Amino acid sequence: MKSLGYQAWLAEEKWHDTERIEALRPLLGQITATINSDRGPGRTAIEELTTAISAFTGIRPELSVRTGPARIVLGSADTASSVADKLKAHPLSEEGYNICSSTEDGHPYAVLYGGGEKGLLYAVFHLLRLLGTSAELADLNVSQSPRNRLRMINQWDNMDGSVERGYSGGSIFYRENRVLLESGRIRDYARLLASVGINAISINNVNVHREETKLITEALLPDVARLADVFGQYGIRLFLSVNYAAPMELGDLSTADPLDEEVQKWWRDKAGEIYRSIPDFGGFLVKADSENRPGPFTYGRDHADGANMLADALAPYGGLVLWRCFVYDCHQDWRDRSTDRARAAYDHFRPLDGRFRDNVILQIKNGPMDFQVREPVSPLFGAMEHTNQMMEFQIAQEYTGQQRDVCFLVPQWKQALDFDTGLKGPGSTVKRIASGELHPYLHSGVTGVSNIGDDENWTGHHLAQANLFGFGRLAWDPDLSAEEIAQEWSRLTFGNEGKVAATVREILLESWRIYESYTAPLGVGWMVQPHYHYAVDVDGYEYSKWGTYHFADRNGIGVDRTISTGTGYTSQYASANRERYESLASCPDELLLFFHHVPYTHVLHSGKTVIQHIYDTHFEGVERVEAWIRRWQELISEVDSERFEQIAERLGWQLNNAKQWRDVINTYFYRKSGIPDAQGRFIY
Ligand code: GCW
Repeated sequence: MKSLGYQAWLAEEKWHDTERIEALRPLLGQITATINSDRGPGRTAIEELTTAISAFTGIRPELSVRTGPARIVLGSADTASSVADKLKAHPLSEEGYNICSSTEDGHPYAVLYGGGEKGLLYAVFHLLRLLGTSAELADLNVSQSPRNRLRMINQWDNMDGSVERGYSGGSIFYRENRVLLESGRIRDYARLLASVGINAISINNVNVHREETKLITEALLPDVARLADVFGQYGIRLFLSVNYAAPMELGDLSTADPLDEEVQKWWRDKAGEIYRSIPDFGGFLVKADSENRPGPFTYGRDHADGANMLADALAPYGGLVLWRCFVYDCHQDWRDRSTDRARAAYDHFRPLDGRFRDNVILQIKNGPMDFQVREPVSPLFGAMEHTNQMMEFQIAQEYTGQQRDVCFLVPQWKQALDFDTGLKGPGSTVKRIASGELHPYLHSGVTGVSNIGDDENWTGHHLAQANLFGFGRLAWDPDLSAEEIAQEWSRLTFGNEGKVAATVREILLESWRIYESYTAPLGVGWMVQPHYHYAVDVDGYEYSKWGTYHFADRNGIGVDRTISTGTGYTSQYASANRERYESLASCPDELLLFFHHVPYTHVLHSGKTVIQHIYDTHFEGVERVEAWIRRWQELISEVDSERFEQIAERLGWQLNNAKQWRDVINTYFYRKSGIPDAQGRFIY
């Protein structure tokens, strides 16, 4: 039996409630399915359903499978099939589904219709969520289709078995430069991802080093093809990150210039070779000219030249190029106040609008800097009407507690998705841009940097599983609330009885604000230990080359990004947001120091001074973690010991971390400003 941590939200435990089992027996005991192929998501759908029914109830459903459009009927075959024929499904996209249930002549039935076999698989996982949360199954009338076309995961896994920014052990994909095919773990991961609607994955780090460069060679393509097949059974298309200099590193070319004919031919041949091995290969994810990775700049070409060359090679096969916009000067002189890293993506890419091929998608990080606990939304998002785009989130908690501290990121992502860019008038929200609703993008969606590794429970901290789950649910439907997602995950993971799920849900929903409260204040970011990015180090990045400064001195703190006196970054937003951020009077408190440099005595909308806000939030952050620890201890007899102990241990780590942040930040700003805490609390 797999551990509870491993099972994650797809718990396989038998229900205690025998009455419920008996009540559902007529429905769950009989399954009639029609699918079109022997292998693939339709077949997987049937297996997932029958396995889960047996695990939950001990019932082994009587199963009959025939050829036909993607459909599963539960319940008495006679009643159900006559009813199913009468029921007309709403028109469905390939990934969409309907679920209807009712009773006829006292016989309960449920019908799952998929627009295609992927839709049927999603319908099954929907039904399993209902079963797992003890939801009512009578009279269902569900109609779902995903809002985002691409719902993707990016692995930052290296072939030596390490994971860049991985906080839950090593890679489940690779070890010692080999692909790990023998373990069932990759399949179990595909299952977790499909269960929340993920339909694409890139399986190696965007920093493509020597060994990973070889993933597109004859030697490794057969392994990649087998991985593609594992994911394909769950409706997930496989992508690879590629090295822009591959023609030089793998071939014998002396250049990787995108306008060079030999280079173009090299990539065309390579694409042909890849698609012969993997006919449904998704395409390439590319980090070029970013943090010392090679790219078109070396040859005096721009990013459209660079991306289009790869796009042309993949186009005959329907492949996509996901081109990252995380391009900035990582060799900045900290004395140089005119360069602003936040401006970089927009400055580089916006002028190229309209020049990218139809099968290129720009992949834009949610904020203009780099996955900080608080950032404004990237002004590039939606600002290129004629260029496909998708938003990149980081599920891995690099700057948000590294899966030692609890930080449920769904509220943060929701804030980004709900952000009104104003680019096409009010209501031009990020989620409508990502879904392709606002601009007629051919391709668009959201992607997330994975937070899993080979730790038994996938994510290190058990509660960090909620971020992976939440990312998928939100990618499917950005209108779900953080509360709904937290509730669903908590109940699927910790059961429906008792107060565990409720406590977990509350902790999750409070956690982002709490993490923010004891770390870098008011949107300024970056006060972390360089490279490592967990513990506090206020000046760790202050005199470095990375373009990440807070400019604190004895008088004040913050980065002036205004048009009138600063770097002009605010000009990248459409008017309403530009004005809101530009003016000190209207800039939201939580982003104040991102946009403005102010004295410590500046009074926030909250009525507090900046310095008092810093002191208060840092004291409060620690107190709130202490309160969590007390609440968690109350659950000792209600949670299995494995998960209880691990979470208790990590809450203890979190408390130490919060105290260290509190004391370093408060002391630093007390010494800089000389202004004491109005409440006279102890500051070192
Ligand atoms: O956040 C930074 C990380 C790097 C990462 C980079 C990126 C993969 O610290 O580790 O490299 O972003 O997104 O490319």
